[in-house]
Amino acid sequence: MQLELTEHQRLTKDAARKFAAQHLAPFAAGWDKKEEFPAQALQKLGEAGFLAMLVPEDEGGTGAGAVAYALAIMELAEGCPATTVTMSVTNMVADVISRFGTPEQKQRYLPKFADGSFLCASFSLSEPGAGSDAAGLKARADQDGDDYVLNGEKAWVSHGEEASLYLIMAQVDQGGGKLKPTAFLVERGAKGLSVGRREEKMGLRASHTCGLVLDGLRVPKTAILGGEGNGLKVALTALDGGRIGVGAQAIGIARAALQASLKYAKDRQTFGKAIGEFQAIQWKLANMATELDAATLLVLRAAEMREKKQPCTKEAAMAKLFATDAAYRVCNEAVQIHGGYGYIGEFPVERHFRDVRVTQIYEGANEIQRIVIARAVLS
Ligand code: COS
Repeated sequence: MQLELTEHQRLTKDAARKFAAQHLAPFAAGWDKKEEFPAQALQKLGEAGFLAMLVPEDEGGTGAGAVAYALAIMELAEGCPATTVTMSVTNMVADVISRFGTPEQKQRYLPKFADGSFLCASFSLSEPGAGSDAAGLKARADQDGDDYVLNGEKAWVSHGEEASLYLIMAQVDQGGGKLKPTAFLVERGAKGLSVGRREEKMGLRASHTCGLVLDGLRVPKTAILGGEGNGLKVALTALDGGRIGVGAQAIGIARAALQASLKYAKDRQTFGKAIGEFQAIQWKLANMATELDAATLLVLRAAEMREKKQPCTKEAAMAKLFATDAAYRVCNEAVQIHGGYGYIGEFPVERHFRDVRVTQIYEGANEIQRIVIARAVLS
């Protein structure tokens, strides 16, 4: 068993760390406050190849692999997790185009993820009435000659306002009323696709989340990704990778909270000494550091399996479940260590606590991860 990073993985991690320090961390609080989408930083991320890390080089990507990708997300999320929401969803869409796309689809789209021509891509599975029940979609795609016409409403779409490309799941009637989710690639500006309400969120406020309205959205048959009726397979394959990314993101947020807590524990004086000299605080810091290391190992195990193309549905679910729950506990303790100062915007842990909360919810609520894990261990 080898726990060492390769040279390439170490270099990617270092590059991401530098990028975060220079282009993300100094601006993250301001973007959050103004709910400002970090478009320029994303443009730079794209030009540096961070949006096509899971696409092989011969398809126009950087071929960095899932481990380097997870390491990069951890570093970048320590600087600005809202930016990594867009980064991870965009990589996830590129990844499934690479896995399921026709040669024409790959040629048309994949190089644009790597050269900065695509700012970002959206993944649109959920609807106002269907999130955990991925097969229970209401949006319809009705065949009309060589085209499909999509109608319905989608929800919780990250950067739906800014995306250059959308992966949209809708039900196709395969005869006799048998509905099967199907994945469609839809380009920005398509007639019949409009952006719905932007949500007002607790955290990750620089990452805009909105609804999409599909109103007579006509797309050619060639827009289907992975074949008619295979949308659930496409979406759940994407989400296996997405869950590793969310685990990594949660770790990045919690590492920032731990760093802030370590600094505060050394600076803050009470009863004549730094609070870090009290065992009550030391035990919290020890637990936080230990949980984060355990979470990191689980995320990297799942990433390594994904990179080797081994089945990793259970391991990705475990990584997401443990990392996001641990990260929540770490951020919660960070607020506690800061006392009243943890509850106000002057110190960063207030933002980290708000940001981390959704990682237990999106890309499959942690209750869903437990279902996935339980099915695997029982089978
Ligand atoms: N990768 C690829 N395919 C998968 C898969 C995976 N990880 N998991 C399941 N599938 C396939 C199955 O093989 C099955 O295919 P067929 O219909 O061809 O047999 C299909 O998907 C349905 O699988 P299953 O019967 O297990 O689905 P269930 O309805 O029982 O539900 C859960 C499975 C609940 C686990 C699934 O719906 C899920 O993960 N839901 C959460 C979705 C989610 O993350 N939503 C958030 C949206 S993104 S913000």
